[in-house]
Amino acid sequence: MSSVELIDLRSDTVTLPTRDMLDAIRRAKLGDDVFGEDPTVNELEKLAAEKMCKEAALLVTSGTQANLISLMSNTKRGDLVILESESHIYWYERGGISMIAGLLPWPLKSNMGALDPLDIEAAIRPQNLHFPEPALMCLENTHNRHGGTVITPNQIKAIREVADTHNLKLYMDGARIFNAAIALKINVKELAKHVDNLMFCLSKGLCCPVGSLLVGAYDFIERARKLRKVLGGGMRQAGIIAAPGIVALESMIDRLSEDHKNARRLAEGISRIDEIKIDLSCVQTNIVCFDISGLGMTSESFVSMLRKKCILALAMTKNKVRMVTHKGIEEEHVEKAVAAINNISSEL
Ligand code: TLP
Repeated sequence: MSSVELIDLRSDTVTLPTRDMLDAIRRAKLGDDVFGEDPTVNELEKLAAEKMCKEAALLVTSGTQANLISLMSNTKRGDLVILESESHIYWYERGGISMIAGLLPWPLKSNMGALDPLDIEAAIRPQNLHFPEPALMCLENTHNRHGGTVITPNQIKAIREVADTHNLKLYMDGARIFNAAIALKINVKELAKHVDNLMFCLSKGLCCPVGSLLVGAYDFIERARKLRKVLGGGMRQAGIIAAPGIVALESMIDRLSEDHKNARRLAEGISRIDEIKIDLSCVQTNIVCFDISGLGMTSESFVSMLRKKCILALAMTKNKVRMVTHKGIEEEHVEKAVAAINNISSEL
């Protein structure tokens, strides 16, 4: 990235496929995946299931589609779903949970994305003619709106126990699950083992152009495959999407630690600017969120001032701004971003 180019910190979704990925796309063996005949898709799904130590996997078009399909595959219409009040499913998916899946979301507040099992227990009402049936618990790891925070296998296990007591399925939106595993320095299987099923995205820090994977038991994935068809997500020569996914799972996971180091550098730089509030304890992976209300402007105007300095960021709320590190963002870009924020605050 040269100095005249934009430094794009809006999301890790802006990453482009690597040369190895483009080569893999060119070489990929293809077939019709709706007939189950694309060898590259089949290979990716097998690899994803093995990585998570689950029975089967399904390639879908996006994280949003993966979440919607999981909601539908784990429940029946009219059921109640317990989720975290800042979760992606609740905030950013156009209400598909209600509009399409016909479910009642029951949001609970958490501590940095980690739900308290006691709060879950308290939210589950006794069986009664009047109440919807609770069917599913959703977790998010890493947690986007809490700033990329991580939940540990022990925290997941404690929630699993509540889920078991009440016969609930446990699902994890693991869009950035490999970031969580890298941050915790554990095998991703440790994070997958206490949930019934989960999804992860190829198209974020792993740099693929498209795609997410749903992983779980055979019967869950079989239902998910039918639901994917209902939602128009049955793809034909999807091997061109799966091929970079295989490269990602084989070679792009460990480098996420670079993104985490850069996020930390960025957060520490920002923390030295008096007018800005940042909770460094939330900066656990590749997301950095900070409060700019001390600058006396909205995050929208802050973000447009930054854009004039060639730095792109996202306005999350009226006062909160998000920056995400990813492949292509190096230490020098972090320094430029910190300098640009410093300039804005000293110009005021
Ligand atoms: N998140 C995007 C935006 O939608 C906010 C981002 O830039 O972070 N779960 C989580 C935890 C996510 O962060 C996202 C994407 C999704 C699901 C949805 O994935 P896509 O964008 O592939 O539908």
